[in-house]
Amino acid sequence: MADRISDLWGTRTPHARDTSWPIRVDQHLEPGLTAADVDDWVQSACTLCSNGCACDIAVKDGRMVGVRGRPGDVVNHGRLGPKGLYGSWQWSRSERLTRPLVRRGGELRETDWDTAMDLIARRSRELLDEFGPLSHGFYTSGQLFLEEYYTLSVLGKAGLGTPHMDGNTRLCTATAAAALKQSFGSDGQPGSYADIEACDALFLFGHNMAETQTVLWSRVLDRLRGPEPPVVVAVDPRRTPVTEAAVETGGVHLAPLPGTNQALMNGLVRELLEHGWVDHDYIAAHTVGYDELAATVKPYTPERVAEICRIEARDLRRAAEVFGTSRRVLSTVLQGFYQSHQASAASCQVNNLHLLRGLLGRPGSGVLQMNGQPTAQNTRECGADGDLPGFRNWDNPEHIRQLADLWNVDPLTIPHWAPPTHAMQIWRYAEQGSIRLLWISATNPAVSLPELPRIRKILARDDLFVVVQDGFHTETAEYADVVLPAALWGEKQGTFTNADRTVHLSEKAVEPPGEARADLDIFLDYARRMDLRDRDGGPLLPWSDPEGAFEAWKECSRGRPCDYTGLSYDRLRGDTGIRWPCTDEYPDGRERLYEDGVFPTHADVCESYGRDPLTGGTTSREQYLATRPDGRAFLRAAEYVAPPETPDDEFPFACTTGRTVYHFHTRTKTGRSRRLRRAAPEPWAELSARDAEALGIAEGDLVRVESARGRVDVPARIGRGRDGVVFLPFHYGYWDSGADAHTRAANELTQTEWDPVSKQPLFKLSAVRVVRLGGGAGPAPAPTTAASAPADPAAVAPTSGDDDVHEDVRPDLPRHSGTPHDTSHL
Ligand SMILES: Nc1nc2c(c(=O)[nH]1)N[C@H]1C(S)=C(S)[C@@H](COP(=O)(O)OP(=O)(O)OC[C@H]3O[C@@H](n4cnc5c(=O)[nH]c(N)nc54)[C@H](O)[C@@H]3O)O[C@H]1N2
Ligand SMILES: Nc1nc2c(c(=O)[nH]1)N[C@H]1C(S)=C(S)[C@@H](COP(=O)(O)OP(=O)(O)OC[C@H]3O[C@@H](n4cnc5c(=O)[nH]c(N)nc54)[C@H](O)[C@@H]3O)O[C@H]1N2
Ligand code: SF4
Ligand SMILES: [Mo]
Repeated sequence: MADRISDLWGTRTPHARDTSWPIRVDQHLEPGLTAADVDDWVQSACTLCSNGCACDIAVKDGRMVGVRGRPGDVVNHGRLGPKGLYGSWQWSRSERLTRPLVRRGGELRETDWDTAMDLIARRSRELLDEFGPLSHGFYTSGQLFLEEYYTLSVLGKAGLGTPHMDGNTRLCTATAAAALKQSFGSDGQPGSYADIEACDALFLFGHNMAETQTVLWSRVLDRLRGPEPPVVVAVDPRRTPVTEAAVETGGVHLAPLPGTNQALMNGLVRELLEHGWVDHDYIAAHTVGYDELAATVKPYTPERVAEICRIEARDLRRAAEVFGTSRRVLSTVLQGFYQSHQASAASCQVNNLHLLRGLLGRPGSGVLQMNGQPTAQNTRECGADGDLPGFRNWDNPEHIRQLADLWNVDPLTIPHWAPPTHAMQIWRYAEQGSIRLLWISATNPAVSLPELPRIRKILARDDLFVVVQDGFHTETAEYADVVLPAALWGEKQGTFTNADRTVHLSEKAVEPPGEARADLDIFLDYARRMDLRDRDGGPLLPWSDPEGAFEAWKECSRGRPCDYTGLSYDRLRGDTGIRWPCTDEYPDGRERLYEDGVFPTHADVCESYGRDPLTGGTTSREQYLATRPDGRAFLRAAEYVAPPETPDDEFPFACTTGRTVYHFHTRTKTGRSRRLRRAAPEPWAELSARDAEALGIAEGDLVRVESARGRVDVPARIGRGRDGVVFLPFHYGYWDSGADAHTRAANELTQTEWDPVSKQPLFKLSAVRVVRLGGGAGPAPAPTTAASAPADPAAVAPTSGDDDVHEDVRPDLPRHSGTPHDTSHL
């Protein structure tokens, strides 16, 4: 039995390059139970990150009592990580929302569904009559199911006609989508997780995969511990398990100052060009924009980049050499790049590195512009992020006509006169009073949005009617006019798509608590009460269950890059999830995109005509046609520009924020698991040993971290990050702290600024000062197992849990390995 709190990645199953990743089935059941006690195993996949590990939910006496990984699945080959094992279901019997609440006399009071939904529908109709559809804003999630997003999307676009719809995916993977559109013409992950088995070098750009996709990192570790391991290169200002692997494999850890990624990337591209580590035939046949790129990166010599990023020039050279001389390179990109001021430009530079060498669409060579949330891909596909469903282009009248035909509505109903409203702008409109109804589903903005003092003011406005739809009474629910109790994972049915395009079906295992309802049913109920109809008077949303919504979505996806028409609930009940596109041409799904170097950039096909990398200004169809992409990819170029806020005398430190392995976001689920909670119970601030010494701060001392916008008071961890940088985990609101003190959440400090192209906010950099408030009661409550480990390991007791995870290692082959592997080594 394994303790997966202290052993984050579990038992190693090393294997050689080009061989299949062995199966290891991980299982965790409620204490005292064995597999023999389980009544039913119900098929699903984990929703605590974008990896989408396939699992079965154990059910006993109508309750969820455990999980085990599914051995035949292409994503995880049986494995689950600490969050999946300890956080996926343990919340299910804790204090849940069980009845709708409405605000009366300033207080939230329980009521029945009819009263709550009638109130929403009445308010909605009044506002539509008086102010029109622009009075309505929908702020949704990357954590609902595909069927729910599609329903919401049709309801908002064809029913109400509001462009004000976005997800928290704006905070999360808007840059992934933007970088894919900018480079390749459309959203859609080019690579496959199976590329880990075949790569010779692995680059992680601002991605602490070891803590944020633990099972994917197990997959990497099994290559690193086997023969012919890949070389790892990591770009992260902190020391993390990923950057340690980079050093161990003879790669390099580049630790740029937060906010300087674009300079570093320009330097890497320049080195590739200088040394001729490029494939000129591929560039000529499959790309446009080479000359501009070459001219733009020219001034970024290693010395100049070293100066801007505060790194060593030789490390940059070494990183470029690894990229330039490895036969097969896989890159991943995540929040260290996405949540910064040149997010899209820097992420496009990763695509550029691959295009320049033609390392795309082949086993071991690919890009993973990662997602974070489990279902963020579906928010984007279905248009619940404001984009049009099926990766359609809002600026292409033919795409609008397709949707109008499909939904049988007037094309003019569908908002397409301007780009869809992004989340930060939705909040701005609410602040200015033009959005009067804000419907928040499956997200907790009172903790997760930047600059929380401002967000609280907006939520508290008298003229804003706030609907909150969640399974728990969150910090955001405190501000609601109506709270709708939602059924959660395991309590409803639906599908979702992970970061490498693998679609899973998640079945309903148990009944939701009390009167809680599936989000799908809530949206459909609203549509019925609003009497939303098509052009002929038929119901706009003719489906009534998840499978009906899925079938409707399949039609919407037909012929588009994310084509689901070959999938069905029945097919998804097989041994493994299946990738899109899944069509007659690719009946078992397509493992990699762009094998042939043909990209969806044709003007009639593309999802976007592109944006200026520096200003975000949109490109017209005419301008786009003039670049003659016609199936070629774009090499996008941009100067490095300094971030909008940098450390100065008053606020001398660069504060960056992010995650720890044990918690998911605002902890509504992981905070209710005993083991995960114990492993990381309270917030902290990480300082480098040298900075701490200069400030007279010792491990566990109480410190105040303050920006121009707010402050947090938390214990200090003397950590292992680079000097000049403070790190705060962003998980901690106050629902479980018994206080409403606004001195815990990292977002008290962050700024209201975003990347010009993707509109993703800049969580990774704010200027702060740090002062010591007093001594603490022992070491900071930060985990010792990963990036938050103390500089002095002897100073803090190691983080650990109980031994109770069953691991079943099987060196045999999964039935669906994806890539045809040479298995003779096994
Ligand atoms: N345990 C856990 N796993 C999760 C989640 C969770 O909450 N907890 N959430 C999921 C979601 S939604 C997401 S989006 C992903 C996020 O996954 P990641 O992006 O891996 O997580 P973060 O911790 O936000 O940021 C990654 C790294 O960026 C580094 N960084 C900070 N500033 C910079 C910079 O300027 N440049 C560079 N190069 N790096 C920088 C940080 O030091 C950090 O180690 O995780 C998913 N998985
Ligand atoms: N400072 C800082 N801030 C950040 C980040 C950072 O790195 N630093 N990262 C950003 C990123 S990448 C992300 S993804 C966001 C995450 O931010 P949030 O989305 O606000 O975080 P969660 O805690 O996941 O909130 C999801 C909510 O949905 C509820 N929920 C879960 N499943 C369901 C369901 O099926 N139906 C309904 N109705 N509700 C459900 C949960 O109980 C929870 O309250 O935070 C962002 N904010
Ligand atoms: S890696 Fe992500 S999807 Fe897999 S078990 Fe962990 S949290 Fe769940
Ligand atoms: Mo995210």
